[in-house]
Amino acid sequence: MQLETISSISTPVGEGAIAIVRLSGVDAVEIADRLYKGAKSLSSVDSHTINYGHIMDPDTQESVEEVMVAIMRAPRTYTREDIVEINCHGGIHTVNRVLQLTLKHGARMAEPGEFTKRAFLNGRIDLSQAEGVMDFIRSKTTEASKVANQQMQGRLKSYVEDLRQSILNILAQVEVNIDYPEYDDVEEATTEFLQEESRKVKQEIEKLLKSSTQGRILREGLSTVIIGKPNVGKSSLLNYLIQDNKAIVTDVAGTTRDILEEYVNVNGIPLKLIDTAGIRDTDDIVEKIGVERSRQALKEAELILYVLNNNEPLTNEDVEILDSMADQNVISIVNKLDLEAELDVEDLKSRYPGMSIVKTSIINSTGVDELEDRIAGLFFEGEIQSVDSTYVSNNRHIHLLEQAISAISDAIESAEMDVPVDIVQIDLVKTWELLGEVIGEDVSEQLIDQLFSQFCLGK
Ligand SMILES: Nc1nc2c(ncn2[C@@H]2O[C@H](COP(=O)(O)OP(=O)(O)OP(=O)(O)O)[C@@H](O)[C@H]2O)c(=O)[nH]1
Ligand SMILES: [Mg+2]
Repeated sequence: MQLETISSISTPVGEGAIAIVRLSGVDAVEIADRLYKGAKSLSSVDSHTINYGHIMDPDTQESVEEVMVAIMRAPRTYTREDIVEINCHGGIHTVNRVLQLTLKHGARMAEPGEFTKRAFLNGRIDLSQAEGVMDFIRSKTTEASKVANQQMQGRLKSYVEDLRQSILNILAQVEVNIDYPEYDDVEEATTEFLQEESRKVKQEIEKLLKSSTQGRILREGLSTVIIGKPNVGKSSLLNYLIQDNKAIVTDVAGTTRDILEEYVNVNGIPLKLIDTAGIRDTDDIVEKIGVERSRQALKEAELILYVLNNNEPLTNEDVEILDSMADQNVISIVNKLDLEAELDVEDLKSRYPGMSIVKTSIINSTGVDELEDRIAGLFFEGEIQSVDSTYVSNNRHIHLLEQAISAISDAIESAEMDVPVDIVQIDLVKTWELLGEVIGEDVSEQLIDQLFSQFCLGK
């Protein structure tokens, strides 16, 4: 199938030293040639070369831009079609003109993600790899991009393929047992085998799923809220962690009125860090709204950093807030360690036995390393092993894996209850199909369109 030649600006919109207009499709080289003037015509240059010249407006013969044009002929390209990349050096205005000229002379504007979609449709990558490309573009830290990169390279794909193969092996073995009975009691031997092998597959899928929480955190950031009464040092903590003075810090209680969000990398884990207004009863109308927002943020947080003053006893209000967070991940921070202790830490420990407590003096930079280690430990047992594990970091994959677990659990349960083997097989086939959807087999066209439309333009 020959698709139309598409074109778009593939670099971020904005000022940059270089911007690239990318074309893909059968006519890519020809269209570029109509606009290009250089030592040789682009149709006569070797593939995978970069060529110096000018983009001219054929109608006016005016030189629009000085360019380097990369020519990459199919099939050794990102989309497996002919690709031309026009490297422009001017500002966004000239790049736009170059794009407009390609559109005027035969190309169609690419939809978001259309280049990657073509790579998929032309069989160069599978669906999980394509989703990896998207995550890679969006990833917020090096660790996150490593995970996305692995997915792009097809790690998840090969893992899932192995699982599917195991299921096929089970199904095949069951057939063999039925056709060529080795044992007297074929049926019993077969269901036993079925149960045992299915359990192994189930465990593997569960393992994959477990890594999903970590994968999601790496991709989206761990939503972390700094909470506490006014003046305990919440904004100071945010500033310290992001190594910047983004939040206003004063000794006036009630300084922070609104929530402030920043991304920060803590031991390789991306945190979406949220500073909030100190929680207290107040008549100030603005502060009141701020406090309401703090309470809302608290509810939605994956991790809560509850800050307390070392030089003040625990109040009823603290207890009330701490009690309300019983089901959440909380690290208590006893700050202002440099001041005289009024807070009974032992009492705090006995009230909340499982809770992690760290002592800090933010103005003296003490205790914050310990805090960072605790955060990492809570979600990653100290260290991120993204290189060795196949993280699943995509909601669609997570949902499919959950369904696959439920299907294989049905199979195991049926086998345990001596349901006829062919019924058990149906659930196994279903598991196999669900796993197939993760890597893009049997996915509907609609799903594909929806997925690729989430990409940014030019990718
Ligand atoms: N002695 C001492 N003072 C600190 C420490 N950390 C922060 N402070 C001071 O405590 C005061 C309050 O700090 P903030 O960071 O504004 O406190 P906050 O919790 O954000 O306060 P609100 O925004 O009003 O809720 C400032 O004067 C800080 O310099 C510390 O470790 N020791
Ligand atoms: Mg503050």
